[in-house]
Order: sequence, then C-alpha cells, then structure tokens
Amino acid sequence: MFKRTLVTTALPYANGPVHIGHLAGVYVPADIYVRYLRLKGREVLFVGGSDEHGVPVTIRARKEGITTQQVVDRYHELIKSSFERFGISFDVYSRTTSAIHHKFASDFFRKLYDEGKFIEQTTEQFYDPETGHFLTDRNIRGECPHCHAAGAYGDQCEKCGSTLSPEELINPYNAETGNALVKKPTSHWYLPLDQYQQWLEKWILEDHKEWRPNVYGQCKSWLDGGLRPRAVTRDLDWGIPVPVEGAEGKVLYVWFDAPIGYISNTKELCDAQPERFGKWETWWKDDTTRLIHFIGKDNIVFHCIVFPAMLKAEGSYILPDNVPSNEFLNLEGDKISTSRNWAVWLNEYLDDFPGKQDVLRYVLTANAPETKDNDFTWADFQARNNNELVAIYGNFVNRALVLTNKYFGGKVPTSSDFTDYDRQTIDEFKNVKEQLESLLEEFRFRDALKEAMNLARIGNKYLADTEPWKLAKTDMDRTATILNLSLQIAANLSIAFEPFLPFSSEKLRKMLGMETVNWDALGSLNLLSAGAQLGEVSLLFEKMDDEPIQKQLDRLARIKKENEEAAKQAELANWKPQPVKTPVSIDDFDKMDIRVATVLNCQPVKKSERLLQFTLSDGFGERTILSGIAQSYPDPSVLIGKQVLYIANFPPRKMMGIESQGMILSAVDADGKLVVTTTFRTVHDGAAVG
Ligand code: B3M
Ligand code: ZN
Repeated sequence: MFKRTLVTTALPYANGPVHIGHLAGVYVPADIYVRYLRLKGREVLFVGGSDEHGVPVTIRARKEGITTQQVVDRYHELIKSSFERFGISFDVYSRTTSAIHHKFASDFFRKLYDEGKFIEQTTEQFYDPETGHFLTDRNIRGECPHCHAAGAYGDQCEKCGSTLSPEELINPYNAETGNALVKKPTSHWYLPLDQYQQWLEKWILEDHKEWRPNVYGQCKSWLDGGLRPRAVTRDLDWGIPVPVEGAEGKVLYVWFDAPIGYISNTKELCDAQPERFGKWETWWKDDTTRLIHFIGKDNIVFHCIVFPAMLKAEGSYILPDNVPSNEFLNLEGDKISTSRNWAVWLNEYLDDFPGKQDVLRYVLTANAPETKDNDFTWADFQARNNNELVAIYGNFVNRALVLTNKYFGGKVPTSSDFTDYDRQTIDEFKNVKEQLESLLEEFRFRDALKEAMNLARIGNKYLADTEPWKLAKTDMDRTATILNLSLQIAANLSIAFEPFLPFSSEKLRKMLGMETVNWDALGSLNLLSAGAQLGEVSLLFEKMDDEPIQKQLDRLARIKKENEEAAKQAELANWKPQPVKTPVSIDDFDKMDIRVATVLNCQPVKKSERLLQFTLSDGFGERTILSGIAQSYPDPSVLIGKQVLYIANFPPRKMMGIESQGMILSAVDADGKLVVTTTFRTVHDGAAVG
C-alpha cells in the first residue's frame, strides 16, 4: 500500500520562457493532481526545476550573444517566477546547475561506472579541426543527399523533410563556423538498454497495462523495435564533467543528468527542511512511496524506458507507478515553437491578463490534449471565459450573493421545507465527491473539470427556474430556502473547483465567509450556517471584450509574417548555383542560333497566368515569341525598347492559339524569379551571339 505520493514535472529547458503547450501538457494537470491530493490530506511532494544543460541552451546563448550561464540564469528566474505567479504549487523548484545536483549526478554515474554497468565504445564522429570540437547532429549542416538543398541539418532536411544522419550529408560543415569537418574517433559510455529489454517488457507491458494508451503504445513500439545501448556521455563543454580519469572534455548527456535532477532537487529540499519534508530517501527509496512523472509525449521514452533502466541499474530506487503524458497543444492551427516564437508565453500572458490565471488554467484544462493533439485559439479562450466562466459559474454565484444581500442583509437565510425540485437538485450533489475523486485519481482532469462545471450549471439552472427575485414579493420563507440552497451549492463549487481554479475558489470563499476548504465536506448542504455573515461581493469572473483578444491575434499575425520573411531570407542565404551540366562540343553549341532583338511590344497573353507575348524587331522584320515569365514581370511594358537574347532556330510552337517563334533567354534568380538577358551595349537587331 502506498503511503505518500511524489509528483515530478518535466524540467523545462532554461532556453526560453514556458508557454501554454508546456502548461497544458504538464504543469497544469500536475498542479491539479497535487492540489487534490493535498486537499485529501495525503502526504505529497511536488518537485520541479529547470533543465540547464544540453545543446538547446548553448544554441540560445550563441544566438543572443551571451554566455550559457547568463542564458540559464535569466530563464531559470523567469520560469520560476512565472510558475509562482501562475499558482503552480511546487514544493521545490531548483536547477540542474546547482552544486548539489552536479555532485549527485556525478556520484550516480560513478557508482554505475564502478559497478561495470556501462559499456565503453569508440565511434567515428564529426570533428571541426579548427575549433577542436566534436559536433552534435543539429550543429552539422551540408547538402541534402535527397533533394540537394544546401544547408540541411545533420538530423533533418527542412526542405524535403527527410530524416538524415550526419553521415549522409554531402560536404558536411560546422553550422556555426562554416569549417569543413573530418571524422575522428571518440569513446563514450553507453547504458546497455538491450540488457534491460526483458525486464522492461515485463514491468511495462505486463505490470502497467493501466498506463494511458498513448504512453503504453509508445513503450511497446520501442520495445518491439528492440532496445540498443544508448550513449550517456557527450563531447561538449557545457554540462557535468564525466567523473572518470582521461575523460576530459566529456560531459554527462543531458538526458542522463536531467531526470536525476528530480532526485537531487528532492534532496535539496529535504536537507534544508527535514522537519517538514523528512528524508529524501523516504521519497525515493521506500516502496510505500508512489512516484508519478508528468511529462509531454516527446519525453515518454526517457521516462518510461531510459530513466527506469538507470534506476534499476543503480538498484536502490523505486520506479514510477504512472507516467500520465499528454499529447501536444497547437496554437491557432500551427505547432508551438520556441525558436519561431510561435507560442503564448506564460510571463507575457500574466502581464497582459493580470489576475486572470484561472481563465487560462480553465481553458487549458477544458481543452487539454489528454488523448489527442488539440488546438488553442484565442476565439475559444474568449468564448469559454464569456460563455462558461462568466455566464454559468460567475453568474450563478453572483446572483445568489447579490440576492442574499438584497433580501437578507448579507446573512445566510434560514432554510425551511424542500420542494421536490429542491430535492432533485440536491440529489445531483450526492455523488460529486466520489465522481470527482475517481476521475482525478485516473488523471482524467478534463472530465473532472467538466463535472465541476456541470454543478455550476445545475446551480445556475436552479436559480433561473425558481426565480427567487419574483417570490421575494410574496413568499419570504420560500425565497430564504432557495437562497440558502443556492449559497450551499456555491460553497460546494468553491471546494470542487479548488484544485483547478485556486485563485477563484479563494475569492469565492472570502465572499461566502468560509474560512477553510474541507474536501471531505464536498457534497454536504450544510457548509454555511444560517445567520452567518457573507463577505463583500465582487464579480468572480469578468467578461472579456474583443480588444485584448484582437491584440493577441495581431501579435501572432505579426510573428507569422516575420517568420515567413526570415524563412525567405534563409533560403536566399543558402542559395548555391546548380552544378555545371555535362560537357558539350563546340559543334553542339554552334548548332544553336542565339540572336539579339529589340522588344517592340510585350503584353500578357489573355487567360494565361504564365505567358507574355513579345513582338520583336529581329533585323528581318517582326517576330512573335511567347515566354513563361509573366509572374516575374507584373508590368511587362518595362521591357519595351530593351534588347533581349533569344534562340532563333527553335521550331515554331503554338500555345493558347498563338505561334511562338523561338525562345527568350532568362536567368533564374535565387528567389525563383526570371530575369530577361540582354547585351552590354546596344547592337544591331539580328546580331548573332556566340
Ligand atoms: N528538458 C526536455 C523538454 O523540455 C527536457 C525534459 C527533461 S525532464 C527530466 O522537452
Ligand atoms: Zn532534402
């Protein structure tokens, strides 16, 4: 039997702020779960932190022209304070550059090393002889072997989309310095995952059939594919040095040290406050502790296969009991991307929408990507705020409070006999606690929130149906009963919503004069005593106008435009001339009759998007040539009076009912635009080129 729960959330890379994708996938569901467990009075520890090693932070540093340490300092602080402001209730939020973590991860590696749990292998890797560095796949670029685009990455060609390995690139070079690369042998330590295959198959596929289908399915496909040894060290100068003699210049692979961060952060907290949190070992080595990892779907293999194999190899740790991973959240139909700035950043949201943490928490949970990828749109955000939070929950609570103020001087009125309709409404609350609990225990946060909202809906309907504002004129007893019941329902809502919308629940409790939240009282209709004084009433949620929403949409439109522009610039910067064609003889060339002519007229061909019709003075008379360059010359009249080069001895060809007598020569520019060729100075029409 489990006695306590340890909840971890993926450590975000400190290479940028956190965005709504992170929140929806990991931090909001984890926070709901932890708040729920605390309300239940269970022993729980909530551990987070920043992942400050790895290539992404070093790339960011070079991009911003600052040191890697400055990058991680800046983003760690920003992420940590944003989480705090947003109400993610970590017990500890530390970082993997801490001295405690460095020592802990280093010792962990050393123990496995000493016990012979790693294998050492030497492989040939790309190396920049000028800088003296080995390169990671992402930092290697070259020509794509498939589409021959320049500047493909060592792991992927962004032009044709093929997955690549750096070996396949033609003329690989260092993405940053442009230096040509050579192969050089280097040795690394590997965790032989193949040796853990059987054990993992049993532990996951047989013993954890209850894991979410997306998690179980991904594990199964990794296991079915057969596990191979995985390198746990890298040639890099940012990270935790490999604690082995002769391993200078090598660091622990970021995915080796980062999950150990969960343990070292726990240790940091427990060592600092043992009387409150106990010993770190109780959380990690006692099998009455239940370990839950909240992560995004791109992290499944590391948390379900690699990290458990590391823990198993070490031998004294517990393993995760569940890994509730979500799918991805998109933004306005496009994949969220830190590098393309396509995101809603938490810190910016908090500045742009002060006091509206719960609106975002609500929208991200109501639309959580629990079983499939989902889309965040600002229109949906506004609609859910106005039509659900304001129109249902807020409206109900506000009416109950305002009417109580009006008719009963802000004191909870005394209830008398219930009608059948009252009883029917009360019935709906009987099983709330059990229903919410079973959904929350199964990590079905979306459905649990729906359930809570449904209660608000029932309350709202009850008031609309009973219309106490009309009864108040004739039947004060009945009015009192209705308002008492409505206030009891509102009190229930403050408890039911507490894990999801903690800021609003607190506000509501103040308005209701409730001092504490007692989860076990959920479902009771005696939460407020008759005669008790209510607090000051204000709106629980506010209607959202179009203006702030439009501002967000404008921002995204601007970013989209900037990204398109940047992609175009990058393409131009990567442009290389086409390879020279196979040689031809002078006789071959002589067969071609290239001439000069003056453009007498040039106009678009009717009904054709592509063709321009040229009338040329060719020295003999007039000649008509059609050329497919209309897209490059929106105003073809600029060509009139200019001399052009054309092939005179092509057989005539009919297009769109017009005969074309030859071919105008154009150069293709890097952006695909065609530019008509001409001579250096004016010559006689009909002059031969050769
Ligand atoms: N920093 C990857 C990520 O943010 C990584 C998670 C580490 S969890 C130990 O997707
Ligand atoms: Zn390609």
